[in-house]
Amino acid sequence: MHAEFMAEGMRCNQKARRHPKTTIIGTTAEVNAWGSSNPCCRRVSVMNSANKDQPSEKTLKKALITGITGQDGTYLSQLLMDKGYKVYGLVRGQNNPRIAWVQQFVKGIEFVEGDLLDQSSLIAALEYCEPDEVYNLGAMSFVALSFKQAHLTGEITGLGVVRMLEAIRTVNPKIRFYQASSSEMFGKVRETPQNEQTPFHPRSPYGVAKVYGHYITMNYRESYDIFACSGILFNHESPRRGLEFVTRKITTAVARIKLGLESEVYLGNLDASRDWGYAKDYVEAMYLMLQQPAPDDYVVATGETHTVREFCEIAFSHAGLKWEEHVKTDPRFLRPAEVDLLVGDCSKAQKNLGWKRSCNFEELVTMMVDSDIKLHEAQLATV
Ligand code: NAP
Ligand code: G4F
Repeated sequence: MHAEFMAEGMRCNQKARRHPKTTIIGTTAEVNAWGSSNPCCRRVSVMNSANKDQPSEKTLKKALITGITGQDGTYLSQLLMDKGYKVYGLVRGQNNPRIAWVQQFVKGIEFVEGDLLDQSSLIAALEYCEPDEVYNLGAMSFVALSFKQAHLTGEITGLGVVRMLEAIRTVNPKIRFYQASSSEMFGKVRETPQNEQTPFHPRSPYGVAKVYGHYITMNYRESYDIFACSGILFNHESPRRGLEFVTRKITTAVARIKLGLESEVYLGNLDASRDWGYAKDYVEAMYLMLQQPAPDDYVVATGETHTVREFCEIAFSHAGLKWEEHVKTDPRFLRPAEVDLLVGDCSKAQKNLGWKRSCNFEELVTMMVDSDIKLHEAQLATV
């Protein structure tokens, strides 16, 4: 089985409930013990395989990540733990099944309850975690769904940002803040490639909400001197990408077709062009932004663009298949307004952050195909 999908060891809850509004969910596969974290549990220093050689808890940097159960949350939490951070992950709902998914990849995260829709839960989470840094990755992030749930998208992806910034201003304005801005804000692009100065023209309720999040982050930096940065990240993918996004939809279909489970896949606009990078590289840029002497905004991208069709060509041919024989189009997957082409200019991030990518387009596509084939083979072996 691909290492990405190997379940890791389990850990026990390390911190007792301290704030009445914050339920600590545990660092472990105590998934079935949710909401029953032992309030009498003694607070112990954080010792696990990821950070056992690090300084004592007193000197550990602490980070709170919203969107911990998403693709980027898993990569960022591992990166921070490898650097010796104590990592807290905000999770919503009373029995979020994604916790178990995260624990396949990362151990040692302490989960705390909270929701970007609920101001008081964010304040409680900050009071409990006392983080040095907050990474706001939580969002309704699927563009297609944002057309169907525009109001909710605005509440979570847009107003969720100001709720977290207000919580920071209230609890501790020294907390450093990262906002997950998006190339989707460029939308109907005014210039190519897009950089930090390129005007925004969002084409979806998601893009509009991200523009709000971007400007409110800038506004809190300018108004209250909060160390707040936005990373304008272009599309980034991995074997952990959600199945609803086109890259993972394609690589999953390749695996299933290769193994004889399906024969075709239905897609929307094959001509859309995206600047696709590897998520593991992109979370490094998030971390670097918060380590700079001054807050700023950065484009993170590869500088290359490829169509959905090209993605299909490479993915299917890597598995020895002809994409034209299996890919069909279906108008159900077209959007009311499309972003035709994105390609980013990340020279500022390269120069100021020393950031660079490790993985090219073809390596990314083939990594995702290989991972999905292994995943499906492993699943078939268990039935
Ligand atoms: P993702 O896999 O879709 O994860 C989204 C996360 O947001 C999930 O953990 C989800 O939690 C959480 N969330 C949703 N609603 C929430 C709420 N009301 N309160 C708290 N958390 C909530 O996204 P991703 O690909 O990791 O992206 C991370 C961030 O970067 C997102 O903000 C996205 O918009 C932005 N971004 C992504 C890309 C990209 O290409 N991946 C590019 C630019 C910007 P549940 O498990 O509870 O649903
Ligand atoms: O994979 P997608 O759904 O990603 P999209 O819309 O570019 O958004 C992603 O990247 C943004 C950064 O620019 C993030 F902010 C956002 O959160 C998300 O992570 O679609 C990519 C392209 C689109 O042009 C879409 O129309 O693929 C096209 N496409 C064609 N057929 C399809 C399909 N997209 C999906 N999801 N499913 C299809 O069948």
